[in-house]
Amino acid sequence: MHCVRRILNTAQRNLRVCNNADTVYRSSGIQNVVRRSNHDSEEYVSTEDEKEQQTYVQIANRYLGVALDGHRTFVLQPYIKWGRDKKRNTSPELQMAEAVALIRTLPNWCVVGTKYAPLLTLQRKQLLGSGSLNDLKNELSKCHPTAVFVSTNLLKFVQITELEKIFGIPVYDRYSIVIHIFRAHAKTAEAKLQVALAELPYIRKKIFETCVTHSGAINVTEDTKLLLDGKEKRLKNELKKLQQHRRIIRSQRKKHGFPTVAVVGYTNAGKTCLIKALTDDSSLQPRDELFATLDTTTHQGILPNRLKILYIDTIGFIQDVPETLIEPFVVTLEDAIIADVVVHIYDVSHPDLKAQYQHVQKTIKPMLDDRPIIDVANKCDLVQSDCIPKDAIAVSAKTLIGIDLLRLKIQEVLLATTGLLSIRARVKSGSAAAAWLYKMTTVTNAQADPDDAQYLILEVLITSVEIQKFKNFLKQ
Ligand SMILES: Nc1nc2c(ncn2[C@@H]2O[C@H](COP(=O)(O)OP(=O)(O)OP(=O)(O)O)[C@@H](O)[C@H]2O)c(=O)[nH]1
Ligand SMILES: [Mg+2]
Repeated sequence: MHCVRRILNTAQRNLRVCNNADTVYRSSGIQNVVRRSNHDSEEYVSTEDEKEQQTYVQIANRYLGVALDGHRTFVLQPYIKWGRDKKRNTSPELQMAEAVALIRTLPNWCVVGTKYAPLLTLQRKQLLGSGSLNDLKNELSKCHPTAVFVSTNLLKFVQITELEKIFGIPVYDRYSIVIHIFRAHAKTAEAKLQVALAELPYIRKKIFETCVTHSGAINVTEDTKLLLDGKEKRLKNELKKLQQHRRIIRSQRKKHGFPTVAVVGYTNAGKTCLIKALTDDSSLQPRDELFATLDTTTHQGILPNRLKILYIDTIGFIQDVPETLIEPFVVTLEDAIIADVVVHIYDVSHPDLKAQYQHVQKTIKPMLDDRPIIDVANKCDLVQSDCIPKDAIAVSAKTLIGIDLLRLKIQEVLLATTGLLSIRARVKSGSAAAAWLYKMTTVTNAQADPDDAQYLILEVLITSVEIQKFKNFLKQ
């Protein structure tokens, strides 16, 4: 009896909310799920031994360089002139623009000069021929850089040391620059662990290359090897614990029945800005930087049919970096992989749009099976309308053009993928049937029946399985 009264009271309370706000949702747990998804991993405390940590910092500084104080950077953009390795969906100018953007993303770093290097191969010990090296040295002497960034994904250690000997200043490749950006932007324990894991293969490879002697034998000291192996094992274990936690949260999300929409795309495409536009979440801070977002975060939104959903912000993609660099972050993309709907947002105003779009599609497609992707052409405020691909939804996350249309599209795709149906049910006000619907489904609207005020017309989002359960409930 108490129990029935509680159900009825809850139903009546829900109805009052409904009358006031004109809407009631399946559960209030969404706030909890959002809070837990975004903050719990920050509580994790590392267990690394202090002495080991210091030794590792020394090794890492040697092979990755130190970024904190900043650099006046000269950017060298090598590109293959022809043959199998020539890049065909982009241009050296566009690659250079991205290289410059990478440097400007690093705190205290600036670009003081740039140069293109047309090559036949990236394998030469000094990368460039002697004539080009002399030209380059001349240019360096004019702008007094404190570092050279060679914008290719991974230089050999011998290339770095040769070039450093010639220029007399530190030399960085894309892998090390991206690691420094990741280090600067990682906030949560999970992101920090992922960055630490991502830098290990780089350091190992460089040590390995330094230690190959003339006879070809490898001479890595046992201590260093043990230190790196131990660190990798520990990081993997710590990450595994955090990810188990993530899995629990994910299953809670599923249990509560909140549909999820993952927003993926190239770095700086406007993912964070789009979620801010869709949700009005003031905690989100879009920034004109590459890899501003490293942590997967969850944000609550409402669709036009009043269904509450969760948007997931993700790390951006970038071309031309080795897989080992992004491997630790792929797990966070699991959230995107299991989302009900995936939104692929791209910067339609970007000159390198084609290469960026293809890079993201190639990476996400195999993860998604047949799940639908909604293509969103963002920053449409910066281009003419005839530049926007026909099969995309044109939006401006900044000026909010197209945001309502996108919400409708997400709703349409979500209803199709989750099998939710929109039905109307006439139930007695305060009845157990009304309570059942409020508890088990999403009631998107409730109005008194104009013919009989004792009854309510509920608009409900429900699966066919739930309809059957409701029918069985009514028979009891
Ligand atoms: N003009 C214009 N600028 C936009 C639009 N959307 C985003 N931006 C700007 O683009 C920059 C990047 O936006 P973010 O939302 O941080 O991009 P992101 O994809 O989350 O980037 P990462 O997290 O670094 O991968 C910011 O300076 C935004 O203000 C848009 O529709 N129009
Ligand atoms: Mg972002």
